Amino acid sequence: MSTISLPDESPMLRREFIYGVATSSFQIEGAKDARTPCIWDTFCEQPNAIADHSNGAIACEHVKYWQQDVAMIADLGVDAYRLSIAWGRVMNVDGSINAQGLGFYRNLVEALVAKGIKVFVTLYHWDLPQHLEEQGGWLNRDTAYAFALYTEVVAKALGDRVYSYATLNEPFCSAYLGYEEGIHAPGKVGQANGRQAAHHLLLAHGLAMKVLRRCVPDSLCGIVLNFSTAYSASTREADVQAARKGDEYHNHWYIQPLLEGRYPDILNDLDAQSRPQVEEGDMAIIAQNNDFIGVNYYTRAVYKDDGHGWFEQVVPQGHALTAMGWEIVPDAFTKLLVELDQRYQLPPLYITENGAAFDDQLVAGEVVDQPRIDYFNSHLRAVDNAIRQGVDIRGYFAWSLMDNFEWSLGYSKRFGLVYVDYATQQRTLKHSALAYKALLSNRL
Ligand code: IFM
Repeated sequence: MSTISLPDESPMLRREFIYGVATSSFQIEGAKDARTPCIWDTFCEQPNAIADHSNGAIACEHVKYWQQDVAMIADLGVDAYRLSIAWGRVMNVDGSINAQGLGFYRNLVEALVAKGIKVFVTLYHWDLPQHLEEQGGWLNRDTAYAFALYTEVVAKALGDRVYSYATLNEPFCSAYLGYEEGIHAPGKVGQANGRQAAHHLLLAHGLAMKVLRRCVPDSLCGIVLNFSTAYSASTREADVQAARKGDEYHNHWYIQPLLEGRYPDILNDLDAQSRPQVEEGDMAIIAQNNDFIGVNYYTRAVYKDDGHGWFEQVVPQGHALTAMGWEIVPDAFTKLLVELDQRYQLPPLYITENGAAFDDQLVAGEVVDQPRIDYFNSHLRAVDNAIRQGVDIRGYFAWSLMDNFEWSLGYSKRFGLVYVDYATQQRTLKHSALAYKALLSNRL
């Protein structure tokens, strides 16, 4: 089995650099009946919304097997575990607290802390309670205020036993995939919807940050964003401009308001009816100080001009692909991190997700996932490269701890370090898990 390694002098081999694994509530928990329905429960019921017609009702049954899963996380030798809280497992429809659900997370956090594992909580990883969607979901400004109330419940219950709170995971996905393209829950379409949802998500982040500062002053608080490094399909000026626009629309739309209190200039290219309604004071609320920004990176995006002065993504060519059809381009990861650092006054960064799906096979009790080992090896080196160029990166989380429900692709794509046999819920450490474990145990 080949290994994951870093250059001897790498700052990422120092003990203060945090290594972890990540998951999210809907993707692993199951135990659907013990929480209020969320938008993904509803979306999964729509014909053909999910490639394998599956849903999250059972998933990895983590609510049942959480103690065994904590032992498995500890066995990997990681410093930290990034999990998300299901809003509807903590809050009932009438706004009261679901004591059993909150107790589940309290026990989980306690067990992790008892094993010396730092807990990174994400408060919203896409599982909006369905009853809030029925009031307009992220198109309704009130959802941002409801999120702040929910944040307060969680922060008061879990307190600073949680090392780090992130408000949102990947607001791009919630807004663009969920409300603009309609390929994620709740399946709404239209640019005006997408832009308004994005604004309310960012507002929710700002409101929640104020709550977190008050309730958990000793925890690190911030947000997790996803980025796909933007490249131009050619050197043609029109394509270069298309790449710039794709970058503004998909990447900077989310980070620039946080750090500079304004949307990127591409806002002015939108029709008046597609621009978000921004109330006075909103941008100041959004631009709270963050202790960190989480960066999720998987691949790059290549753009060309669509013939109307807008951008269009082209089919990737020239690099190996993961099972998602995503190009494997570790240099684009370094480029992303260095360019973000050059453009903004960044707080410290954590790589909160990075990983790859491959068509893993469990044979005689083993999963020999060499492509995933290679992916981690090259991408960890890409992070090391960015740190050596001066980017302040404090940690790295592999996505994902274990195979799970990959949203509209159901269980057909496996991202885990750990293989899950969904029929038996048996977990098997893949070779990549063993390689990650070895890297971690070889640190200074
Ligand atoms: O599985 C997802 C995760 O929920 C959010 N970031 C990307 C991952 C892979 O698609």
